[in-house]
Amino acid sequence: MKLFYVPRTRANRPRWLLEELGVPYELVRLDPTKGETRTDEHTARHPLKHVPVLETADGALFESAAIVLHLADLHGKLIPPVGSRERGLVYQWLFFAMTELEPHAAVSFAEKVIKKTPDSELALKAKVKLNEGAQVVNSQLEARDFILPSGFSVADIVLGSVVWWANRMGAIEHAPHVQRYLERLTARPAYQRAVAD
Ligand SMILES: N[C@@H](CCC(=O)N[C@@H](CS)C(=O)NCC(=O)O)C(=O)O
Repeated sequence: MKLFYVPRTRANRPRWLLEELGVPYELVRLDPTKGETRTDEHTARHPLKHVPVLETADGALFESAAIVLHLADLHGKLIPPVGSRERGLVYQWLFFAMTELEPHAAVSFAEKVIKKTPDSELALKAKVKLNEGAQVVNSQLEARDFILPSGFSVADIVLGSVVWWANRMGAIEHAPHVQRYLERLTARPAYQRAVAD
């Protein structure tokens, strides 16, 4: 199994899960600054020339949240049974992270880091949206350490990564349970291994 990877990107999500699962995999590093995501070979794996891509004997799979769900299913770990209430909650939090939070984190990143306009109207609107979303997560975490009642799961990998990104953009305020959640997640040995290099 190969993971096509660029450090400090959404490709950290499947890498983190693979480290949590403790299964063997080959990390294939691509350097976008050298055009390595734009080759014909990589375009055949991902038509938008992005990472992550997971390649198995069955073919290539893209989209970080889809890869994470599929890997957890393949190994039967860190994901509740299909049809259970908790499985529904996994879908809920993955879609919440990817549709309600991540687009605003991406705007925040574009305005602050790329355009260097942290006080633009777009940046401020994104911050409002991210704070609204963070409060939803904060209230869930008042009574527990992870987003599912049963404990750490793939939902934390995707939700945690997106919330980490929003927090890194300085967009999350007055969310103490979220801050402690991020500390718990980033202290995990598997997370540390996934972001080490
Ligand atoms: N929705 C996709 C987004 C993938 C994406 O935008 N990947 C970026 C890195 S975070 C990328 O491949 N950038 C390299 C490039 O555009 O050359 C996912 O979650 O996998």
